[in-house]
Amino acid sequence: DVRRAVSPGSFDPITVGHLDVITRAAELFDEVVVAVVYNPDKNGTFTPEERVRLIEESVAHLPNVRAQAFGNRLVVDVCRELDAGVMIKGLRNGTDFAYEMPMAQMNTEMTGVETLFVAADPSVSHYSSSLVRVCAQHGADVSAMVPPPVLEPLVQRLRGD
Ligand code: COD
Repeated sequence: DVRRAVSPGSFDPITVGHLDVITRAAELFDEVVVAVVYNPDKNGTFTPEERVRLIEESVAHLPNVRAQAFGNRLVVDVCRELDAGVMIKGLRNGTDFAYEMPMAQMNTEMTGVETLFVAADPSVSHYSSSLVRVCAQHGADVSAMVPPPVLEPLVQRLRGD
């Protein structure tokens, strides 16, 4: 049996914090599918297809990881479609915990799909897509915060291309 996990998020765009969680998931599971889930509460900088391409370029060195866009869906439905029994999430702080805990409980109650939490690496736990976008927009150097393939497209996009 293939042990497959889903790593869901908005990934607008992928940061080195996301990449750390994905890399650690890839060591724990046979296959990891990074699922770009559309979040209606967040304005998009990159289209879901662009986010998938930036993720794929960032995980090119991880042979058991792929990325796919799923639109506005429940993550548990994505897990069932992919025949994955586990979703993996990064926990940065108490805010993440308060947001994630009831979702994890409802998801297990509804479907039996388990949520596995990975404790964020303290060297990257302060990075979020939204803060990286703000810094890049104002011309700050964000090269330490995003995987190399993301840097140029991010700067271009926020300049208004
Ligand atoms: N270090 C470690 N982990 C990180 C870091 C970092 N620096 N940055 C982000 N992460 C983690 C987040 O904690 C999260 O686990 C994941 O990476 C994705 O982060 P984002 O910001 O790209 O994604 P979100 O939070 O906008 O998206 C979360 C989901 C879309 C997965 C969530 O909202 C969701 O499940 N939505 C779908 C609807 C659904 O299924 N609802 C549940 C009903 S019970």
